[in-house]
Amino acid sequence: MTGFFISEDLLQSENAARRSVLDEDFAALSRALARRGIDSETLTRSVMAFGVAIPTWGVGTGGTRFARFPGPGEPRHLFDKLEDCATIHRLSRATPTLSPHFPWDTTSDYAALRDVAAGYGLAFDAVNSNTFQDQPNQAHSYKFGSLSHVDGAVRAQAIAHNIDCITIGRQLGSEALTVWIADGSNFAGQSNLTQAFDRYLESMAEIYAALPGDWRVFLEHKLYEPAFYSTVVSDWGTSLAAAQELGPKAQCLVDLGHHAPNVNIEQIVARLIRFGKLGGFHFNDSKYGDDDLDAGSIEPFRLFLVFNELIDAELRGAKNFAPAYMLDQSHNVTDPIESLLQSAIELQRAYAQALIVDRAGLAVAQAANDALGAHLELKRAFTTDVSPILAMARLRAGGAIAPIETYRASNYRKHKTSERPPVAGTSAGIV
Ligand code: LRH
Ligand code: MN
Ligand code: MN
Repeated sequence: MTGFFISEDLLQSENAARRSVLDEDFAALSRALARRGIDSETLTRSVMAFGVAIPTWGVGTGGTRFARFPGPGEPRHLFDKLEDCATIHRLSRATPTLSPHFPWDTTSDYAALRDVAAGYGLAFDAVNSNTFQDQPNQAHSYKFGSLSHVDGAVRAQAIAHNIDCITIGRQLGSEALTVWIADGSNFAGQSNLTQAFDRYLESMAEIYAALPGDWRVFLEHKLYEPAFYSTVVSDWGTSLAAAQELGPKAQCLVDLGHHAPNVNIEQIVARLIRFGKLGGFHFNDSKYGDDDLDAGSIEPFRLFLVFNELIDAELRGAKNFAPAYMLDQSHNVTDPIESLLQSAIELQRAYAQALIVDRAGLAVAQAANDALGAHLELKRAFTTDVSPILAMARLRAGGAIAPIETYRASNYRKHKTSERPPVAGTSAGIV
């Protein structure tokens, strides 16, 4: 890191101040779990192995279509973003990968970028394409769509961009491309619903054909926004149908904020797993729509239920099951580093809670039609405070027992504020 970084000394002293309390809490929880036949050491090791990718666009302050209120010391460019991602991983030990977005993360030397990231212990997860905004000097506008546009020249430009993303991703060591398109319509009659989807499939087939042998493409659906009457890839049914038609390298990506209100997301996850088509996640939370709030902040039980399906699949060795875990959030009122630290912890929490579900007990209750008994098996896991396991996992992996407190004690943001003078018009990507 060129500028300020959180020193090993500070990390050690912050951890030392919390160590004895953690040892006590960990021992007490280990005894309680042992009574349930759960080995806390195994659980801790599983948590240590869990990782989620940071979206590079998430380390800048987000915004809404009304305003963006930039925070001090925001990353000015890609290499600042890497520093912030490295800091999150240093403290959490749960975010070893990055998910970049192009052209937001365009740079002249991707091999160098990969090296800098590797120097921080970071690697690259899925690359995201962007055909939902026009870029300066772009030949054709995406105002009326991209991969499903009525004009073949616009589609060709959008296809070429996705293929460029694959080329960049190869240099970064990534193995997947995530495609989300904003295509849709705002008026009944504006678009031929069938033909628009046909055009999308044809375009996707060209992108699919450009995938290296060991790559996957993740199809990300979204119900609405920016199109408000119809969206071409609006739901998991459309996404699944497209993935099935394209072939084995195409899988579906579930962004938790992209569904109809009250839809049963964990059941969608179960369905996609059933067909070997669950590619990955964009984790976030929401109350109304694509709110992009912090994962686990509004509906932690739903997050747990999603992980419950994932562990169920893992344990039974479901086919083609290797979901990519990525965050996709917009931090409008918090320090993005703090939000991302806490979100990674919330995912680990849901993961650990799902791991301690008594699966045999649950199966017995389900077979006996004991509805409440089955529910209580899940509740018993969900209401277990696994925080000492998570903290111990971080400590053993070289991270912070209390990441946010340690981050605040370091004054990282204050240091970065003097190192990163504001640049007029700086955008962190999504606003
Ligand atoms: C669309 C979306 C998609 C984009 C990201 C910035 O709402 O979830 O994943 O790439 O936001
Ligand atoms: Mn998303
Ligand atoms: Mn979204």
